[in-house]
Amino acid sequence: MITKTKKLGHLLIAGAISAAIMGCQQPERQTLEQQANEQEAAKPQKPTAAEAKQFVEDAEKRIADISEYAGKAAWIAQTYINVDSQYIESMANKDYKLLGIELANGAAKFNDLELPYDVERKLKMLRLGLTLPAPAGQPEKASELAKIESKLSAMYGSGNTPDGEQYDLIALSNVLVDSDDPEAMLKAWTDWRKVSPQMKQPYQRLVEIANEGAKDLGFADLGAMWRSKYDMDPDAFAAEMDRVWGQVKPLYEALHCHVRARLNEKYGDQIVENKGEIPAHLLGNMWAQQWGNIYELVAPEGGSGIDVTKRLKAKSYDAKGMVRQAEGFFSSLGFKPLPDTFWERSQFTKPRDRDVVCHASAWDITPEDYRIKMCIQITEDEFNTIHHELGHNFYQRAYNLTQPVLYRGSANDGFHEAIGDTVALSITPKYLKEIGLIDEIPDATGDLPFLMRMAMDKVAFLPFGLMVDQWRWKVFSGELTPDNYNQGWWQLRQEYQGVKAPVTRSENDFDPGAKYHIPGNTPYSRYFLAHILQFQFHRELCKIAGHEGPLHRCSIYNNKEAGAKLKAMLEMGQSRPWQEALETMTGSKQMDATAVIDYFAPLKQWLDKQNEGRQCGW
Ligand code: X8Z
Ligand code: ZN
Repeated sequence: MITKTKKLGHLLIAGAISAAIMGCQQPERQTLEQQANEQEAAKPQKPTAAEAKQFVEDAEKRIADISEYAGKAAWIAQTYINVDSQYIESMANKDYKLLGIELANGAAKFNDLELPYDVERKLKMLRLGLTLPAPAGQPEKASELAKIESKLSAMYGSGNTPDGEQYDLIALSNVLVDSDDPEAMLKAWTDWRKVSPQMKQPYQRLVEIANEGAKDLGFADLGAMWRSKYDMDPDAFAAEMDRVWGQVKPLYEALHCHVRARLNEKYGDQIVENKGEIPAHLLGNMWAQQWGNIYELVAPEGGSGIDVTKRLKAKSYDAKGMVRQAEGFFSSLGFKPLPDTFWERSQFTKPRDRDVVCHASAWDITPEDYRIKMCIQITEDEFNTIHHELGHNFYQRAYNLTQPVLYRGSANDGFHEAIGDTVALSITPKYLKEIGLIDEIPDATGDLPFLMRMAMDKVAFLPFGLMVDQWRWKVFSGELTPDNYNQGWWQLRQEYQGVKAPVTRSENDFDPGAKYHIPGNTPYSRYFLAHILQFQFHRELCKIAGHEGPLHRCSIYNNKEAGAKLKAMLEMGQSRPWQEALETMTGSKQMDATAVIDYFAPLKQWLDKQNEGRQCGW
């Protein structure tokens, strides 16, 4: 419809001009009234509210039409990495991008109109729709950008280097989990970072084009566009993240202090000193983002923890069995089971004979077609990730079946990331007993070990969740340039996380590219938000479930009332600002990290005691 309006405008102007050139009318013989009429007709028509409504309806149809095609192309590209699948994906992505750009620019034409709430909000969704926009009217740049995206994703997924080496992220990660030999860990850590230097140049070009696209849409740069997706002023959003970080920082610092002390005891001053940043290869995770895998090293003495990995293996769970178990949790809350096609089309395990992107994701190809793509290993981490991914699928289905196309999204992207994790917070010892994974619930002495294990993942993650986009925002704004990409990355790692590179790095390295979401171009602030929101949701759902006692012992398993409350929020999709979605769920419009503080209160007390006399900080 907008194309038609635009064309109509051009036609009117062209008509008036050609009449004047041809001289078929003598201006001096026109009456004033005639002149005024002609001038009015020559003006481009101001768009109307009715046209805006029609525009939105057409946009929804066109998006729905192209989504299945683009979704399937992307699925193939990630589950069969080869030149052909990359080609097909980039073509589909280019078409999608061109449509997105056309619609975003078209939507901007209705900017100054007084419009009904839903039309206005949907126009906003269109303006903000793309993650990586290309500049308007330059299809060759949209095509170039789409090709770079596919290439980066394939580089990461395959682990191939330009010299014909191939590195296996899962195998290298397992070294960090299983080994306590600093040499071996260092090798695994540096090996994985041999895959990413080749990404630097294409990444730089991607930033250039997408920045141009964002500016074209009226944003200062791509970072400003990303920060505009939160129903509030973009600067206020950045400030809000900082405020919430301030609430949890003391807890992180206490954890950091204790973990560093234990690492120092184990490895000695040569490897990790009892001051300053922790070398990033010792924390049991390729990016030092979650530390649960070195839990044994920091475990409080006296209490008994539960080794879920061991229990899953002892009970002979396989990948599908773990997914079934997680689906069962959602069913217990009153959600309908997933369709048969979910079981037929998902990728649960790593194929032996081809390259795939193993990084876990959840897909809604159509409102009937849901899938996850994982390379599941039988571990506690993966059991949690399965809940995380199913949270996406159940959210997608809730809004896909109730909302129009442009409202099919989460209240904000942090909500999407929080749902499965919220459910996984209910994997308590009591729950594990209910599903037969353990035989006895540990007594209260088990609380500290449980909380410590949780904190090693959830609290340790917070500064990482914040710094990834701090880096990208600086890259997009030009504050960081290609000659200090890597240095800028490590500066933020040091500042926020208090971790450092275990060996000297240079600008020939591109360590940000070793983290999926950089070549994958997935914004990362969402995970920081999710790590706060999930505790807020958990606290509220536990209240509804009538839970009494400490928050970390609450499980909402089988509680239909809590399930109904959750479902009501999921079904809102992105039809209302996230603050309202949060209010429906929690009664408050504000993000609030006191839920994190409440949850970990007993652990914080214990950590403070352990840290007495230690020199904390870095
Ligand atoms: O990427 C993910 C999910 C898919 S949305 C597996 N997460 C972040 C990461 O792995 O870096 C979940 C936690 C943070
Ligand atoms: Zn996710």
